[in-house]
Amino acid sequence: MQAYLSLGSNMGNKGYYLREALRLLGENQRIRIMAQSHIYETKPWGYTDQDDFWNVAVEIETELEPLDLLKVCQEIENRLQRKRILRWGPRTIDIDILLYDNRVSNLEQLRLPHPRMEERAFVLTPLREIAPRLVLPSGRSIQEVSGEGEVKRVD
Ligand code: X6L
Ligand code: MG
Ligand code: MG
Repeated sequence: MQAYLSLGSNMGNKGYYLREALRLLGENQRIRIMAQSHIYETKPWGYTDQDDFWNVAVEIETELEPLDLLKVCQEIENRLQRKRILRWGPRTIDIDILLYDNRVSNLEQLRLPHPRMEERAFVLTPLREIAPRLVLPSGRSIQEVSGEGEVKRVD
């Protein structure tokens, strides 16, 4: 199945954590990375008194069911020293499932599509780069929606 993920880092060597997370995702026998965006430097959302983020989007093909994919993402977060101190606080790596086919999930652990993806430039700008023809869950084209927040390419 096809899925889109958003990765973010705003602690330590952000480029290292993003690259390691992508490497570990790609090493999983049940995940294939089909497309990867450039890295974007973005202003923090939620808890704004923290360092800028680096964000990336990837398209994957996977045989894993959504909750198994989530588990793989969380294992990679744990392996890369993610500590949950503040809810929206600094993190070495965050891996979010944005879309999984056209699946809808309202489980507490996993909302699909990702409920706030259309509001944020840090999600939409990298995603638009790899999926320019994507129709968002709202029914709008990704070309029509910019989202809020400052975003600039760093690589
Ligand atoms: C009011 C209250 C409005 C809270 C927005 C937005 C909370 C986004 C959390 C919010 C609110 C989030 C990243 C980030 C986070 C990231 C950038 C979150 C979770 N993750 N900022 N903030 N990139 N730029 O990956 O997305 S915390
Ligand atoms: Mg997130
Ligand atoms: Mg997350």
